[in-house]
Amino acid sequence: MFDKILIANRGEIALRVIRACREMGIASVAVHSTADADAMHVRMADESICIGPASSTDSYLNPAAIISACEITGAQAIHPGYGFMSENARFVQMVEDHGLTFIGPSAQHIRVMGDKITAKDTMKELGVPCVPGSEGGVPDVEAAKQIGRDFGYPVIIKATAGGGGRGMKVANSEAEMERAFQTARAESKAAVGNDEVYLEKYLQRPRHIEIQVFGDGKGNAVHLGERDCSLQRRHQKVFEEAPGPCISEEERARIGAVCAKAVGDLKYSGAGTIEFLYEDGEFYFIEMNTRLQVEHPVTEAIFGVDLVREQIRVAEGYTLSFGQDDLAINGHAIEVRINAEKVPNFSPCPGKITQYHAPGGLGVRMDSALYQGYSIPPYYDSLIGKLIVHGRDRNEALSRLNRALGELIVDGVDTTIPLFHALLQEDDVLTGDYNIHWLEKWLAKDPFSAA
Ligand code: MV4
Repeated sequence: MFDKILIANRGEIALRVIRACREMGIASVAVHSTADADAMHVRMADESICIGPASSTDSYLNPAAIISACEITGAQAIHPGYGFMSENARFVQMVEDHGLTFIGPSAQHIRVMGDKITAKDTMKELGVPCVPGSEGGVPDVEAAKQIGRDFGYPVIIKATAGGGGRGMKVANSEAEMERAFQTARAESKAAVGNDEVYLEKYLQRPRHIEIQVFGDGKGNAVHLGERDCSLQRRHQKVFEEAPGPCISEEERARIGAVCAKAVGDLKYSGAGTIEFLYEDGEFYFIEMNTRLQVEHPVTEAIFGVDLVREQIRVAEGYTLSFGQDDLAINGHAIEVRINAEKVPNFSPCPGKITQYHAPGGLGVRMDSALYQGYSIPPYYDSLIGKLIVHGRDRNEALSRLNRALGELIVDGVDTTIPLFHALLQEDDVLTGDYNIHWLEKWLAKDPFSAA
């Protein structure tokens, strides 16, 4: 059992973890950069320690500083949140070598899923449906062209070490292959120092459906349904919901059971997300994220579980506190990401918050580290809050979202709040009729020019 946990993160997710610790009677340690001395996570934690200068490379991404902070404060475990150190296998190994516990999967599981080819091979072997494509890496353009002929165009070229859409290129015909292949390679080399690529059949209008899974590292595992995160801009999600508006109970049970079995067979430990593209009633595995995700609260809302509490329990060596039969969906939840960004360009907008008022009432959760007078530093990502609403059904969740957005006040900086007011006027959003391209197509119509 842990007495004290160090949270290697900042912002709303640090608060999220501190809250779980407090409910469990576990002391919390915040780490912060010099730029974050006044941040809410520092105020809310039981203790705090400065781990370096403003630049994340030297603070939130500095393994030695984080591990030293554990030694100094006597924290026994590290919760990484999302981003930063959450999917860094070398860091996890280092944490374990220092006799500390990483609250998350093993270094080996992170490594396997971090390499997209190994991840796909592993999932395929475990019976998870995958996008048809190359067997492993594709060495050269000639091999790529052969695969194009075998599967038919369009195909997509992806970086093995990619993620977030980096080094991804579509080829619509053999004529486009040479250029697409070389560009994908070069971008991947530049971004991650690895130029291995693989090929898949390109799905033209899928939805992004991800399954929440949870394992206890002993072979027990469950799924907690899906989230539809299709509304994205440049691979940044903006609106997420659970359950998926187009997924039936039967489909959920079927793909959920496949995912839970895979995670159990892997003896995976902790929270994970298995990402799929969903088109014409079929699921196609693309990637697995070995962390707690930004959008986890929509799953918490409809299942009534505390995923962070469960992460901590599993890291302590307990088995899961629920089985598949204990899990049932109640209603519908939607999350919108409030970013300090100016629409329509989404340019970052750091600065001082002159007024802040969080919405409340039945079915409303606002996860944010903002407070009146706080200055959003320019060094980190622009997420400043997540508004999560829960209703008995999708329409109630949408009405509640509209009502809560009306109560929310964030003054002093530009935010994505106007984007959500506008989206709630769109029939396709109201009916759930969207795919991964909907938002970018809608933004291209310049919906804010009149406003
Ligand atoms: C795809 C695809 C179509 N076909 N793979 C984008 C990021 C990475 N996680 C996977 N991505 C995609 N893979 C095949 N075979 C389309 C995308 C994609 C996408 C996926 C999810 C959400 C938004 C997206 C936006 C553009 C492209």
